[in-house]
Amino acid sequence: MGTPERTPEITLHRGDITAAEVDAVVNAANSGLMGGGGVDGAIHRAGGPAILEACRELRRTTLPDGLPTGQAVATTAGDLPARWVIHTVGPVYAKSQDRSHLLASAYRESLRVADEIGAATVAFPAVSAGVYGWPLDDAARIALTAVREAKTAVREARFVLFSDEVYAAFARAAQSNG
Ligand code: AR6
Repeated sequence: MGTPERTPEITLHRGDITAAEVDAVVNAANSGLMGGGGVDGAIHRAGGPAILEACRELRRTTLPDGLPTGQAVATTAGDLPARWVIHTVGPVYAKSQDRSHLLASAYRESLRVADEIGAATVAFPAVSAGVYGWPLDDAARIALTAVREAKTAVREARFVLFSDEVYAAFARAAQSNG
């Protein structure tokens, strides 16, 4: 049977993704999957050691070389209100090279993994828009377009944006995309 594919409802929230009451939260991770700063650090701190343990297990088994940029993988969410964390790796921004397809892929693959695990509500941060340096307006446009164009059974894609500045960039992008 399965749930029919459609376009998820996109909502914008200002806040901390670790508190999101959704089926899955997306983590802007790095290929090593061993944690880091930004939203990655926040998710591991709030979710507790079970997340790192699950990531170590992935490195031992299916992902010995780590998670490639633009791909996604799910683990437990440990102590978070969510049930799963979907780890994805956005590209580092580079002026000299267009890596937009990898950023779009990070969102698309996260939704594909959400479908695999049966997550109907998924919270996203602004992948690559922090440490990885992606210009905010462009990051927001790519994120919203990728989610809008995805074929998925996910019902709600909730962008949980950590600052007024990031929220404003997503609100502008949502406006200009209609
Ligand atoms: N909830 C929601 N968004 C958050 C939170 C939070 N609790 N904390 C930060 N953000 P970043 P990247 C926002 O740097 O650019 C890590 O070290 C933040 O304000 O977390 O993809 C990883 O291990 C920004 O808007 O991710 C990688 O090495 C957005 O999340 C690297 O950073 C993304 O910023 C990934 O860099």
